[in-house]
Amino acid sequence: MITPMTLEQFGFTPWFQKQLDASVSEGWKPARITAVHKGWCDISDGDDTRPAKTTGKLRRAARETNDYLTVGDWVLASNFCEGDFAMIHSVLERQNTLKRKTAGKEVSHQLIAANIDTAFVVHTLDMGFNLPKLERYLSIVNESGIEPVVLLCKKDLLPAKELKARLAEVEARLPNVPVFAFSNTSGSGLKKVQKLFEPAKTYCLLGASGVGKTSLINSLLGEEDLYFTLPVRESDGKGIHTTTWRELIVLNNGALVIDTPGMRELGHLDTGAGIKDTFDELTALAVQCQFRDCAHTKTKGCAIEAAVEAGTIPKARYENFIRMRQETAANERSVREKGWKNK
Ligand SMILES: Nc1nc2c(ncn2[C@@H]2O[C@H](COP(=O)(O)OP(=O)(O)OP(=O)(O)O)[C@@H](O)[C@H]2O)c(=O)[nH]1
Ligand SMILES: [Mg+2]
Ligand SMILES: [Zn+2]
Repeated sequence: MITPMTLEQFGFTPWFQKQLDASVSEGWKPARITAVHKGWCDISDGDDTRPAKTTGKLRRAARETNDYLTVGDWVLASNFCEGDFAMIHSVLERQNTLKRKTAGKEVSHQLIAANIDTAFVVHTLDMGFNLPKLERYLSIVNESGIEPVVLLCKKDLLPAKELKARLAEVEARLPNVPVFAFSNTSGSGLKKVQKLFEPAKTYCLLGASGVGKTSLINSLLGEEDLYFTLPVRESDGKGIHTTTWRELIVLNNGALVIDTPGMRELGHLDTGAGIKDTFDELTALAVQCQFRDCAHTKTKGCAIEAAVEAGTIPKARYENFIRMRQETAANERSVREKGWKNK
């Protein structure tokens, strides 16, 4: 790891610089949230990392919008060099946010990370391989307007022939997303993956528990700096080394990577636009449907169903598209109903 780093090397782009106008009080300095714990955060200016708390005013504002501080945020903090806790006074406007619906019946969201340049959706090529699941993570990324890249891990576990077939399947299904296969165990494909991480850029690793996200960070860090040792984990893919918090890690070349835990419950909130991007060839076809409000299910004159029947669109992909549309519609209904109750 290269320390100390300048703010710019730590991801402080002109977008944030512009926000530091006259309204900044004396003694307030920009810093980035590198980890969120219960009741406090770690913040760093690229040089010093310190624990920090937020002002009551900031906490109340966060409660109202449900936008609590998250890893990758840039904040203004005082007391940065002395005392126990630094004090966070404000959050600089975010360039983007990755968010997901929170567990439970209430329709609400949780910020996963902020200010991301590229989001890597990590998925496994072995038994846990599941295209609909991968598409769910992708739609979250697309929804936030962040560029997605798919990293398929554990390629060592597949015979060459099966690997080839599986990769072809993914490419057919996700024609517009860059896809890379690699293995942390054998090192195969790692060089190409490593090249995707550029200095001063911020990346997020997303994906189900046990797919190999933290292992990838360790592969990228190299033997000397192991971020988290991962002895044998149970073969069910879960174990004591499962990541339980989000953290920003600096790679040797100066790339900034946020590791996240696998998400148990991946719901959808407001992913209408995300679905559009994830399934863009289907939504493009929809303009040819006979009826404007076509549901694309057993509908007369449906162009999408015709394409599925003709075999130009894989049936499984179509089914996942319909399922996600229905979930989103249900969520939107529930948001509307909640809105009514609050009035
Ligand atoms: N065979 C094989 N196993 C791997 C590979 N990468 C990771 N593993 C194993 O898969 C298990 C899970 O890896 P992790 O890196 O902890 O997975 P994670 O995505 O960080 O999981 P969470 O933190 O729970 O979200 C561990 O036992 C790793 O040793 C790989 O390329 N090949
Ligand atoms: Mg992990
Ligand atoms: Zn239709």
